[in-house]
Amino acid sequence: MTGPVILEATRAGVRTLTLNRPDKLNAANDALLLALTDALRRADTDAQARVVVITGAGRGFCAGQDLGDVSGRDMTFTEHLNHTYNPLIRTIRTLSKPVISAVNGVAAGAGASLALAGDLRVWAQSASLIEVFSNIALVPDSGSTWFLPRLVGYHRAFELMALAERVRADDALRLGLCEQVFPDDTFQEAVQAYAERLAARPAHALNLTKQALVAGMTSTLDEALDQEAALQQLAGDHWEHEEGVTAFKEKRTPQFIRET
Ligand code: T3D
Repeated sequence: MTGPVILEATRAGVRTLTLNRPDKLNAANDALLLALTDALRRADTDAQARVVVITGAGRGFCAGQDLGDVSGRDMTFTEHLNHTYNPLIRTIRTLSKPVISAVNGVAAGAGASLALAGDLRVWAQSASLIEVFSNIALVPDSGSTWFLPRLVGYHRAFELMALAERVRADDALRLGLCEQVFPDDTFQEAVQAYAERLAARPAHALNLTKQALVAGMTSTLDEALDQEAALQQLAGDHWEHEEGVTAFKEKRTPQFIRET
């Protein structure tokens, strides 16, 4: 395989990061995982990127760990996860911008975790997800044991993990594993249009909303109420709020994108 393992492109505020090992269904080696994490961190501080899309080249999204890249590794499993997958998932969850997992094809193993980790998940009609770990007698990782039961409940999650059943797009939508399913032949354009809608929204308020939701996943109601009150102050003091209220009064569409 030649060429960069992660392709980066920016259009209309949308930074698209494409996993680029199509011959292996974008199975993840260390170079890909570290490059993806770096690219996300760069997007976080780049004003040109208001939304980040993660997708795959070719017919796969990501087939999880590259199984050809494991033997002879000089790290334990724990060390490897802490070096590669865990920083990646943490970066997605703490990124100040919305991250869309655009699942163009099969997402397996840690690729399934990556598909679930986005703030929004959009799938192509032919995409699928497999918690494939038990096929090779491993434990689901990269956040799958955290994301999946919160979406489908403990028992369904256990069944999907224990039997490594393939979930197809219509079932994924029904189960809450994705927000949208787009036709295969117009997938990229549909993802771009969806991401551009998001890019036009108030970036500062969405950042605070993400922080509140992420914290809310593990907080009590009392903690969430306190968190909302604190973050609302930050939102209310920001120019975006003034623009939103002014636009409402003037009966026009608010303009949340400003040159910095
Ligand atoms: O730190 C650690 O190491 C622990 C972390 C673990 C995280 C994990 O993700 S563990 C899980 C690893 N992933 C897998 O076990 C998935 C293995 N792949 C599959 O089960 C199947 O390929 C799929 C269900 C994903 C897709 O099946 P299908 O029939 O559509 O495609 P295919 O023919 O199996 O694969 C196409 C090519 O991609 C093929 O190469 P070839 O024969 O054309 O040269 C296949 O070998 C390659 N490929 C697919 N998945 C991987 C892979 N090569 C390396 N590693 C893979 N994971």
